[in-house]
Amino acid sequence: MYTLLSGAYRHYFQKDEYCILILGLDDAGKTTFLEQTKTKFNQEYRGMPLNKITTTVGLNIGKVTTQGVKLMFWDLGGQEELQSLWDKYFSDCHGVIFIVDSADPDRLLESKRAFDQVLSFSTLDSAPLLILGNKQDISGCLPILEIKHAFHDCSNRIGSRDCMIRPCSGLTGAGVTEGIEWMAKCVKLNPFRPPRRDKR
Ligand code: G3D
Repeated sequence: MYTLLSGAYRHYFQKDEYCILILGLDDAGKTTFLEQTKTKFNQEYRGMPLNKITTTVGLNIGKVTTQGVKLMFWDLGGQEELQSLWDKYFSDCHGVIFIVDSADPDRLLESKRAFDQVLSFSTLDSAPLLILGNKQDISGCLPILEIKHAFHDCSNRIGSRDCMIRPCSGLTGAGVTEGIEWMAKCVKLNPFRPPRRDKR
C-alpha cells in the first residue's frame, strides 16, 4: 500500500528536472532569449520589457515546464573572464543552448572559438547542443547557412550527440518555442544524463 501511495505521489507531485546552460558571447542575446522563453512558457510570467534588457554580468536563472518535465535554465555571463567559469557547470548540466549573434559578423569567429572551447571539455560529452543564430529579425544579418558553414568543422568533436543549428530571435520570439521543444525532447531521450527528481 505504501509503495502504491508513494508511487502515486511521485507521479503527481514530482517531475523530472533537467538543467540547461545558456552560453554565448556577451551581447549575443542570452538574457533576452531566457526572458522570452519564460514569457512563452509561463502564461502568468510578467518580466521586464524585452527591449530593456542589458547584458548578463552574473547569472540569470529560469524554470519552465514542458512535455511533462521541468527545464531549469542557467544563463551564464559571456564576457571573456566569465567564460572560464562555464566548465564548472558542465558535469551537472543536461544540455547546452549556445547563442550566436547573427547581426555581428565581426564576432562570428570569436563566437566559434568560444564554442570550440566548450566542446573541448569531456565533462560535456553526450549533452545535446543547440546552436541558435539569434537576432534573425535584423535585416542584413548572417543567414543561418553561413553560421552553419562557420561551425561546420566542429562535427568531429560533436560526435554522436544530438546537435542542431537553428535561426531565432529572442526579441520577437521567432524560433524560441521550437528550440526549447527540441531541447526538451533530446534531454528526455538521452540515457547518459539522467534527470533529477524534483517536487512540483
Ligand atoms: P546577453 O545576455 O547575451 O549579454 P542581451 O545579451 O540579452 O542582454 O542582449 C544584448 C542586446 O541585444 C540588447 O540590446 C538586446 O535587446 C539585443 N537583442 C537580444 N536579442 C535580440 C534579438 O533577437 N533581436 C534584436 N534585434 N536584438 C536583440 P541593447 O540595445 O540593450 O544592447
